[in-house]
Amino acid sequence: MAAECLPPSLLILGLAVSVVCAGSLYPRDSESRVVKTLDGIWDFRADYSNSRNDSFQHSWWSQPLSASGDVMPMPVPSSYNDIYNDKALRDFVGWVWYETQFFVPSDWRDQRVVLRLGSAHYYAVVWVNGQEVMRHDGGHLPFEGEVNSAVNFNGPNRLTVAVNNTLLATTLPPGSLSFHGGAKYPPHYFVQNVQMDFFNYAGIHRHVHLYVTPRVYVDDVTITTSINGNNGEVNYTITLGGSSGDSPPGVEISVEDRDGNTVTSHPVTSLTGTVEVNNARFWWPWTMKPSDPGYMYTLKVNVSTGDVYRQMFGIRTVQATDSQLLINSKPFYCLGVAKHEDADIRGKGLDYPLIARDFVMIKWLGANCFRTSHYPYSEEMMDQADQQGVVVIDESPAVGIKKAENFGAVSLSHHKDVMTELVQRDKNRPSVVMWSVANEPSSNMQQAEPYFKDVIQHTRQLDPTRPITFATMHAASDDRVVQFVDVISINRYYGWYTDTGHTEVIQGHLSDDLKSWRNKHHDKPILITEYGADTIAGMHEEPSFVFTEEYQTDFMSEYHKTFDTYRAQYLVGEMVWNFADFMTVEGVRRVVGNRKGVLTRQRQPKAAGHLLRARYLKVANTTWHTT
Ligand code: GCB
Repeated sequence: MAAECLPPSLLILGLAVSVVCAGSLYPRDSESRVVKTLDGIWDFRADYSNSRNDSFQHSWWSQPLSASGDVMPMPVPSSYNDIYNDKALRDFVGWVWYETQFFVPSDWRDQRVVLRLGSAHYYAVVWVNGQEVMRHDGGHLPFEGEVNSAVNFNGPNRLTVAVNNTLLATTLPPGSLSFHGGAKYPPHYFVQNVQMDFFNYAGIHRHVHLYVTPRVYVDDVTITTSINGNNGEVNYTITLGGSSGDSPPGVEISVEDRDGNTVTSHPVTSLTGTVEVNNARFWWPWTMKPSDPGYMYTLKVNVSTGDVYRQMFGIRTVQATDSQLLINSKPFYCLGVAKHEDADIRGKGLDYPLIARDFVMIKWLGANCFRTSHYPYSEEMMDQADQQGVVVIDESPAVGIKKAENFGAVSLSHHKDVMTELVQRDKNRPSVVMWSVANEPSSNMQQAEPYFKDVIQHTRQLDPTRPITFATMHAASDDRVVQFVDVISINRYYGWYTDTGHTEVIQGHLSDDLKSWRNKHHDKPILITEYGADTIAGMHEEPSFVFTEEYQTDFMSEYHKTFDTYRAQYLVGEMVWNFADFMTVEGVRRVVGNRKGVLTRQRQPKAAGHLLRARYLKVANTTWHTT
C-alpha cells in the first residue's frame, strides 16, 4: 500500500469504506521508472438495484463484469453522466462499475508496481484480478497502491473499479438523500440533494496509471524556496520508501535549469538541506514579468539503489501583509477568474484540448490568476499554471458546509485528511500562492468557529509558507471564521441576488461592505472571490435587463469602479464568477446550468469577456509600472 494510509471513514449505502490511501508524487518516466496509462474505453455497468447494493452482494469484482449482466463502453477518463442519452444514468446515484484489462511486463516482477488513479468521484474501491487493492474516500485527489501481490506477470490482468457518487452529511462536498414513499412516487424512490451549485459529475475523472519503481524509491520530495538578492535558496526534503536493509542508501541531488543544465555547484548527498542557485531566474506571474513568466527548475534525485525522480519547482516567495499580497516581495494584484472544470460531454473528465483552451482564454482575458472553485483541479491543469505563470488559489472540495450536521467530528477529521492530501499533492507548485479551505460555509454559525480554527491550524502546520483563506458569503458583522485566515475572500452579488436589476446600488453596497471588513480586520487584505450575473449568450436588451449581455457588462462595470477605488488600498484582487458557463442540477433558477460565465460553456466570449479583457490588459499594464 502507499505510504499515506488514513483512518476509517463512512458507511455508504451498505459498504464500510475502511482504508484511504493518498497518492503522492506524480508518476513520471525516468531512467528507472516506466509509466503506462490504462486510459481508454472500459466496460461499465451501473448497479440499479433497489438497495444499490446487489453488486456487492453478488461480488461483481470476482469475475468479468460482463458475467454480471450487460455492460456498456465508457471512456476513462470522463464523467459517465453526459455520454449516453439516458436520464437515469445521467442522474444516477449509487455504485457504478468499471473494468479493463492490462498486462504487466515480466521484467517488472522484482520491482515495485504501483497503480494510481488521478481521481475518482466520490468513493472508490479497486480490485486487481478480484483482489481488493485499495479504497479511497473523496473525489478530485489522487490515490495509489502497490499491486505486486495482486498482478499476474504472465498473462492478462483484470482491473475493476467501483465508484459511488453519493453525497452525505460528512462528505466533502456534503449532501443528503431524500427517500420518498407512498403511492405518488415510484417504488424505492430517492433523490440526491446537493448543497452546492454545480452538477455532481461522477466517475473516473483523471488518468489511471500503472508505473514501476525500484524497490527502494523516492517516496516524497518537499521543496520550499527563498530569495537572497539575485540568488535562490532551495530547501528540500527527500523521503525514501522501501527497505534497503542495514546500510542506508545514498542520494545525490542536483538542480537543473529549464534547458537541462546542472546549476548546483557541488554534489549534494543529504536527504534534507539547502542548495543555492546563483543568479536564479525567479518564478513570476505572466503579468508581472512578461519576458519570462513561469520559470521552472528541476530537482533531480538520484538514489544509489537505482531510482531517479525529477521534481519540478519554481523559485519564488509569497507573503500576505496587512494590505498586500506579495510575490517575490512585489505587490501582486489578482486579475482573476473563478472556474469550474466541466465542459460538454466529458463532464469533469480530464481533457487536454480543454486544458489548453482554458489557458488560451485565461490569457486572452488578460487574467493572471484563478481559484480552483470548488475542488482541486487536475494535476495536468496545475502543471500548466506553473509553466505558464498563472497564479492559483488552490481550493479544497469543502463547498456547502451549511448545516449543523456538517460540522461534526467525522466531517472535521475528513476535512483535515483532504487538506493533507491536497497540500501533499500541490505543495511544490509555485503557481499555488494560497490555500482556500472552503467555499461559503455557514461561517456565521457557532460550530464553524472551532471547526475552522482546527482545519486552518492543521493546514498551516502542513504548509507554513503559504497564506490561507476561505471564500465567505457572510457579512463582516456575522462571520466567525475570517479571524483565523490571512486574506479575507468575499463572494458578492449586489444587483443580482439582492436589488436584482439595480446596478445603481452596486457601488454603495460594495464600498460599505469593504469598509466594514477593513474596520473589523485591518490587518488583512481583501480579495473579491466572486461577483457575477447570469447571462444567456446572444440575448440582448437595451436598456439592459437581467439575463442579457448588456446587463452583465453594465453590472460588471459598476463593480470595476469600486474595485478601482480600493485597488490602491487593501484590495488585492478580483475574480469574476465565472470564467465559463457550467452545469448545475435542474432548478428554476438555472437555465441548463449556471450562465454567469464571461465565456460560454464552449469557451467563446460573451460581451462581458471583451469587457473584462479590456480591463485586465489595462490594469496589468499599470501594475507592471507600479511594481
Ligand atoms: C456562489 C457560490 C457559487 C455559485 C454562485 C452563483 O456564491 O459560491 O458556487 O455558483 O454563487 O452563481 O450563485
